[in-house]
Amino acid sequence: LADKKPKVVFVLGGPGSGKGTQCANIVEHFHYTHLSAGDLLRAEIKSGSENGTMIQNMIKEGKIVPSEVTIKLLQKAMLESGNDKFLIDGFPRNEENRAAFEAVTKIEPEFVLFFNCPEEEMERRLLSRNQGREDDNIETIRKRFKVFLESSLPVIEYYKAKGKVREIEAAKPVAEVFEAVKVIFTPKAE
Ligand code: UP5
Ligand code: MG
Repeated sequence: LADKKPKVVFVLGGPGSGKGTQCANIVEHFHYTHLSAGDLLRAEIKSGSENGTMIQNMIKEGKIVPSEVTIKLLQKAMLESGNDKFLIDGFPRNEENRAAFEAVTKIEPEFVLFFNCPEEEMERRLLSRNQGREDDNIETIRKRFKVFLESSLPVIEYYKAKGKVREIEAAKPVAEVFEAVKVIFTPKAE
């Protein structure tokens, strides 16, 4: 992977901020492969892997799965995609995730797309999603919010200090949010 120098965009934001929804839109318009760390972990549970029970318990508690597990899944998906442009959605979620990904892959993100959304709006969305996610109940949602504030926001601050964060106001209708996203992905004429 290191010699192919893949382009990576980290897509971050709180639970329910619209990361997955907007990544699907980005894939339709730009040539990226969408890799949701959460989706990869949920697929790992379903596959009956030896880590499945551990992952399931962590997700139910809103906790962050050890980096090595998530990074292995991301690396495998990157290789299998055959693409060299990736939206990595919902990762890195803490400082350890960030440092480990950089150390293992030698990849630095091109930029970080940050969906900024008030908690009340994210809570409303998650409680009405109805896709059977085991973490979409109010108890787990509160834990996810707490982990986001304590562990994930500092990662966004880290990249902000490096001038790499592109922030989007996410509490608008999907199409309006995507208009703002498009501006960021559209190459600027010099
Ligand atoms: N919706 C979306 N956009 C909307 C809009 N503009 N207006 C109105 N409604 C909108 O959207 C959520 C819901 O809102 C949907 O019903 C959608 O239609 C609607 P979605 O696009 O799914 O938001 P997203 O930000 O992707 O929300 P998600 O719940 O997936 O975010 P999380 O970050 O909580 O979930 P993730 O899957 O990334 O992680 C889940 C768990 O896995 C974590 O809590 C953690 O335990 C574990 N995990 C790790 O341990 N490590 C990792 O690296 C990644 C995950
Ligand atoms: Mg998601």
